[in-house]
Amino acid sequence: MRTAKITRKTAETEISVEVNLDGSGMYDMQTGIGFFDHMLDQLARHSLIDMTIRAKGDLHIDDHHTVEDTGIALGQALAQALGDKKGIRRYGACLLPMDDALVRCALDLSARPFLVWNVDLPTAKIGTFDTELVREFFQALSTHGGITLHVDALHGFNSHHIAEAVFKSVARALREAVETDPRKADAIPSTKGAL
Ligand SMILES: [Mn+2]
Repeated sequence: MRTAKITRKTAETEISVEVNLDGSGMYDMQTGIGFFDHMLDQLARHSLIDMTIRAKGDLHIDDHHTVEDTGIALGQALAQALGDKKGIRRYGACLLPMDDALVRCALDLSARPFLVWNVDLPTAKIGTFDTELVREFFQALSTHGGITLHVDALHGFNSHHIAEAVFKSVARALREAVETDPRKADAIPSTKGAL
């Protein structure tokens, strides 16, 4: 079973993440941050990875620690569920439109964390959510999931649409990358023999 459960506790946050890579996109998110839950719902729904996330963070300060640490725990859960990565497609890409927004994601489950981020969110806030936290989340996911992650927002003027298109685009690319390739289901997809 390609599943994992991670719990992570610090002085700032307490987080639990459960994932099933071979799920159907079921989700149950409770982070205390409405907009972030809405984005995490998109990530699960469009990756077809089942995700249950509980986060209790120091929201009386701001949302930063909770968002970043959720990215860390989700990255760790994905890496653990992927195991030795035998049989996976490894690469995924998606060009995703949402109204005015057009976002391109390309990723490699390489175990070589690298984030290339060309996403301009034109407002500082979406509701009460700091838009700069979108990057913080994906930086943490990339680092702790071992993901080479390229995200480019090619068009868009509405911050909610751009952010949502980013999450959906990454989700779609993840769906492709974690899937088993039936032509090579028994092999690790690298000439090195390891990922
Ligand atoms: Mn929305």
